[in-house]
Amino acid sequence: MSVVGIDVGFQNCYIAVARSGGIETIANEYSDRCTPAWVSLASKNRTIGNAAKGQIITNFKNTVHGFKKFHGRAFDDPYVQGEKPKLPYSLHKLASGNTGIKVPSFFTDAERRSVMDSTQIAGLNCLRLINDTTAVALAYGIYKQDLPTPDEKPRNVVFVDLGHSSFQVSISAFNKGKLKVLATAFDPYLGGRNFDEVLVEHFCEEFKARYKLNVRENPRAILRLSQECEKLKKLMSANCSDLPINIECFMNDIDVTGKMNRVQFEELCAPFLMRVEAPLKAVIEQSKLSRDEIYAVEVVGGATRIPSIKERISKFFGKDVSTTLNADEAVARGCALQCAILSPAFKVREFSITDVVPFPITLRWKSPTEDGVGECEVYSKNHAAPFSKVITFHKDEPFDLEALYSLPQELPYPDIRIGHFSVQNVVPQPDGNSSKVKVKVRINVHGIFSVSSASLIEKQKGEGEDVQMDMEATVQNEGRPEDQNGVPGEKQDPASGGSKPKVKVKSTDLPILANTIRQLDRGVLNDFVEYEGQMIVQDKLEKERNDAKNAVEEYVYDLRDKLCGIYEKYTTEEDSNRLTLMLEDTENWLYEEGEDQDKQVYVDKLEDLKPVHDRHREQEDRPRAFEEMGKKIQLYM
Ligand code: ATP
Ligand code: MG
Ligand code: K
Repeated sequence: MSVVGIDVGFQNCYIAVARSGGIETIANEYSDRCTPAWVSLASKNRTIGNAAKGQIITNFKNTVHGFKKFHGRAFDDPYVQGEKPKLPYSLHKLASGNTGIKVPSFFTDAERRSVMDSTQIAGLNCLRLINDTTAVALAYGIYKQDLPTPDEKPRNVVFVDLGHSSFQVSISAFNKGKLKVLATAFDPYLGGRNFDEVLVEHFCEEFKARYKLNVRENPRAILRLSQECEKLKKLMSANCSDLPINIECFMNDIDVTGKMNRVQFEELCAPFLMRVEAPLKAVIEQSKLSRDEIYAVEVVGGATRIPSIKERISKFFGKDVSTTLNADEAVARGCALQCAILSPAFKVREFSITDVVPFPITLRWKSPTEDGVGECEVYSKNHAAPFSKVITFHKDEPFDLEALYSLPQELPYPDIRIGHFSVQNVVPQPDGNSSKVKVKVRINVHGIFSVSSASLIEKQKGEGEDVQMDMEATVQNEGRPEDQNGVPGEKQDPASGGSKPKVKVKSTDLPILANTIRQLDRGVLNDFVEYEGQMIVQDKLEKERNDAKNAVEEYVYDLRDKLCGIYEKYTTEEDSNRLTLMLEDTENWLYEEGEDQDKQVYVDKLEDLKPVHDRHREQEDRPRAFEEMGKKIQLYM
């Protein structure tokens, strides 16, 4: 069994695997540890990663990228609508109102649930969906030998991740064997791509003025320009001087050139650079730490390589930023570590993680009192997670609970709803009074909220009165039953739990009907699982078909080479002419009716050709045997 950590970035993906010797970031088929988050779809198969990115110019309508932020979004979401005109591929509204990418369209549902569904579709067993800066914190903490002991003051470290599309900051407090996230803050729309877009905009204007080119109208030209601008941006991180941008045959057979230096770049990007500070400020305010209580500021993510960004972070905290972690791989490595900790197959140092709830969550229900609604914030901002709570209601009929985010202005999208939960089968007590209903809510290890269970509590005859009968809802902390890291849960909230007189009760489980926002119907999910399975088979078949075709092609080239080389001596002119003709026929066939055949056709073709080769190979082997013998003879002399 193996466990892997996966960092699905907006631009890049990294996969780390836990091995007995430690964590290793694995390379893809191009020996590259970074795989572009791109998928290219052709009529017969899909290509992913580097190969897909390579097809962007030729197959731009069906090469999808930048899809990370569509997870869980409604099609009408302003972000989705804002992205639409920039994309070379088209977006479609699904029956459920979700965003779908035209071909295959399984990227839907509220973000985490959507990602979980995707992992299921991909046939992965997701042990934990972990927040990226938390994964980085784990990768940082687990190897540190000098962390303060549990009773000492913790070591507070800031983690900053500026990727291609988003910016996250968190502060974690470390003690030996554990980390607790104190606060998180983010700008979900700030990333390296904003800087690319500024450059693209600049050169579009410039090329319009200088070459009269309307670049905006040509998606292919925009894609090429974007790629060049990204290269230029990276070069500017290392150089202050003027740097060129040259694109040959850009549009209408015109070659274009331009230049830019770091000072100009920073001026153009000033509005984005200014946005770096707000999340830094927010995170430190929430943590209630002063700046000198910060031990270190660790930066990861590709865009933190921009000098001006590093300077701003360093200036804000009043200390140099540290880059002790691998800027690109830290997230994936942290994920793999977490999996190794969770997996019984690995012996890893215990390390407990307490994460936080990024957006406060409120439950709302119909109430006979006041304005007709009851409300209760069940998770405050930065509340520890995972975490379960029990809420006690007094009801005499089935009731509905609506879960929503308390602070709309903090959300990355305008929809504050989380889900709707109906607690069913609630009946009054035999004496006509309302019943006590215990409802359990939880944030699980993946950071996903749910109303997980409910039970009806029946007092047995003649037992004592409940002291809380007058209150409509009381909340009781249940601690962290989800925590699989072996850390004892934080037990009950003394305010509402505690020592009540022992009452004999009967508890009956109540069914809950859950309806979470933009949840993918389970039937549809199963269809996608099946569809993905079919596509994998199809991709495999297509690969085998291509391999078989390539084998024929290679054979032709190989034999042709040998006919003029190593076989020349052993082949009569007549044979040689016959073979050359045959090779030419085969080659022509490959370009014509042999261009697109079933695998078996290529296999048969090769079989037909093979005897020729075998006969020659015998002759080829003979001199080799002599050579070998010659070597041996030399050795014995
Ligand atoms: P996200 O975390 O937002 O989902 P991601 O994980 O795919 O995105 P990263 O791989 O961390 O993003 O970073 C990619 C970004 O970093 C790109 O915008 C890239 O251009 C930028 N980048 C990489 N190297 C440099 C550099 N030397 N100078 C400036 N920017 C760079
Ligand atoms: Mg990232
Ligand atoms: K990021």
